[in-house]
Amino acid sequence: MKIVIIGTGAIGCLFGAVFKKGGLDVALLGRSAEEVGAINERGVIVERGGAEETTAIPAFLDASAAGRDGLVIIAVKAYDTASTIPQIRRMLSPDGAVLTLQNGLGNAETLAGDLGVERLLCGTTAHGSSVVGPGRIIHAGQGETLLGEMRGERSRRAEKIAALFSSAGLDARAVDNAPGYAWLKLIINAAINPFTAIHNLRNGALPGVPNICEEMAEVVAEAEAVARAAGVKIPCDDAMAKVRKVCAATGDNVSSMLQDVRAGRRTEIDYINGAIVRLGEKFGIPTPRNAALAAQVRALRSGRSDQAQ
Ligand code: KPL
Repeated sequence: MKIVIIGTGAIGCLFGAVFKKGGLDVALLGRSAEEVGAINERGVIVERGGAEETTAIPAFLDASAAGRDGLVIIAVKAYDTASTIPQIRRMLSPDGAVLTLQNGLGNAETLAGDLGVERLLCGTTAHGSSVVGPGRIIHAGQGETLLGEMRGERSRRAEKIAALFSSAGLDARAVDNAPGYAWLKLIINAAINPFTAIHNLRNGALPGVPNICEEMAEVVAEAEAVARAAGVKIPCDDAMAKVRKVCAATGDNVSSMLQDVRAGRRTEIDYINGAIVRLGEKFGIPTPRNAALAAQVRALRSGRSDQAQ
């Protein structure tokens, strides 16, 4: 199966490198000429545990040049999701599938609204990865990748894709209730990312900050109440324990939101805590902690570049 990954950021480069090294037919589609040029010139560079590994992967700026693909993986920021639709249309083979591996709420819905729900798979990944330059990343945390149909069932198609990913060395599994897992990832991002951005700390340093675990638990409880009201079944009995585990497993990682703040880029706050607040308003569920964090992150000065402790 031919795979194209839209997005040459932390997750796009990581998955591209793992797949290519594992023998899969994969290409990257980017929107920055600098990134695509660097990848075509000298490959994707992954730094891990002090060592560097370079993998040659074809990269394209133009979707028409990438050819027809059986699987298109979306690894762009949530606010760029809609802009990938014309590109997907140019690349997807008639029976092809689209897998979103993005953070935030509403990505699968945006894609399915145009491409059809039957095309859509939702996935989550717990890998911690940071961009350090064009086509150059640091892989700072291992984790599972879960995927399934947007409609909720664990299909043969999802199992085939998970098996393909596993054959390339990625820890991947097909699941029932993929939208529930996407919500669990949303809760994890809501409880970790804004705090890393506000305190300028790596994930692993968060639990050591006084009172922060109580605040994180409030974020989690509000989000769970909103999910219940929306009829979403979260596949986890203790989401706060999961948040602590992810902090530990990705301890050295600079979260995607802190990376964005440091680089002066727009953050995904409106698709994470902001989305929980909007949905809470719809269902009459109070979400004061999520609202306060969203306001604080929006107010952060851009261009922060100092090192996280
Ligand atoms: O998904 C992440 C992110 O940074 O967006 C976590 C899991 C928090 C890893 O940093």
